[in-house]
Amino acid sequence: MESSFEKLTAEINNKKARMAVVGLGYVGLPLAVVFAEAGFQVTGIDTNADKVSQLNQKESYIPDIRSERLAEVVDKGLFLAETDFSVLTDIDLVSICVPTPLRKTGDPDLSFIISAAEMIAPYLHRSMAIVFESSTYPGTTRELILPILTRDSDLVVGEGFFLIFSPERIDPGRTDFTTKNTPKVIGGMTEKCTEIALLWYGKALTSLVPVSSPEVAEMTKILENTFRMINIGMVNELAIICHRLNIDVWEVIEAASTKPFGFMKFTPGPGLGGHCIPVDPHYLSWKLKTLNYTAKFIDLASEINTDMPRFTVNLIQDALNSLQKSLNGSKVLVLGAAYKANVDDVRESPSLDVIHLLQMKGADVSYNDPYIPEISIDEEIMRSVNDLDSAISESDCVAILTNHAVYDYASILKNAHLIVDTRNALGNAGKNNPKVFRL
Ligand code: SAJ
Repeated sequence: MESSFEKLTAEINNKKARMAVVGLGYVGLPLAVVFAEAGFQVTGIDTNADKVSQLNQKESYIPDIRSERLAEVVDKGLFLAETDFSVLTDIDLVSICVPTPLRKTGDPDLSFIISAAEMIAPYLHRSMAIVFESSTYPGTTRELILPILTRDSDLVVGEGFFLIFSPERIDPGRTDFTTKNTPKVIGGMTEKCTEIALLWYGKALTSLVPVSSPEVAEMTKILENTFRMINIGMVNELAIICHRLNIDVWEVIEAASTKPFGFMKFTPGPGLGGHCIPVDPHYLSWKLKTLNYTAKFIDLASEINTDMPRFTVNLIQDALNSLQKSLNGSKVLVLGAAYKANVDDVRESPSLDVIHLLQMKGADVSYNDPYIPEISIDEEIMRSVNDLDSAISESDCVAILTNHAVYDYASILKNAHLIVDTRNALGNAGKNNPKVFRL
């Protein structure tokens, strides 16, 4: 009898293998579309019925996938969205792209991964391959997911079915590196698992990086984002140090960046936002705590990054003091609520922390962000001010927290009475300018 491996290999090669992507967010939807464009029949599964119906009406809610591009694969009958997991009965290849956030306690929230595995388990069958893509701690695939999948099955991983970890590497909004051409790390539970995933993903992606186990693949992603988080923490501490030494940290970083080797530029800011960098390293430090080890670098960098909103508020306070104004009662206009420039995402945004701290100190805070029409601070809804010019001229201090490219910084510099620039958005125009305080 044909083995599961041979059967699945043949079906992948002739693209008869039916595929599903669970989780249709900024990772899952592009992955589904790229495989549909490669000629696979792809079913997208999401628990959000509104998203499912929007996609089936050829409307994309992910900026990286234009609706016209989605429509092409829908019209060809190569992509369909579903909420019902029972479609997995007839599915051979499943990619899981669900969130792995942090709980309020700072511990990993594995509920999405666990529920995805629980939903797939009843439909696990011979010649099925399952890839998990969500960033998580080393050991998740082997210790948490595999037992759930095989709890009521006698299938043996690597023989009857195949289980792989392959971390997502999506940077939303980036056009030079996309789902299709960003090198993809692939670590199977067994060699056969890795081989199946290389064959499968190789049909749609242009660069694959096989590794020897899911743990290596899980740890690779954690290293990538821990590297960023720690270096951002280091450069944030450098900003604090340069303030004490009265040295311009931005000039130092620009000068260091001229080194053509052995240096990588990071810049300070009001804190660390996003759904990856502040989160992924904590999956590792949490796992290590269960092994009685403290990841010192992660904890220290996290402490510094978490303290940057407070450092930013102190800077705003110092700026107002220079005009004999107290923070309490002053009008502060925050420019930028998104967690980084030119994105429409506020997850873990330090701007929200800065606004909260300013309000706690009695400042009258408003904000503008062309990408973020409203935010919630302590359950209070704030709306982005529309008339930016009058908001700037009426404010005692303008705090640039997110350096969106759409802002007219020359006009802001001209009209504002006082500016705190945490992103060097004003560049040299902000240097040695008495009304500009830089991080
Ligand atoms: N930040 C700084 N200084 C820096 C770089 C970033 O303060 O020098 C801040 C940002 O303002 C933001 C946070 O850190 O608040 C995270 O910024 P990020 O540039 O790392 O952006 P993310 O969160 O979108 O990270 C994603 C990650 N992609 C994946 O996890 C697949 C990350 O690995 C990418 O390297 C990053 O995009 C990227 O390079 O844009």
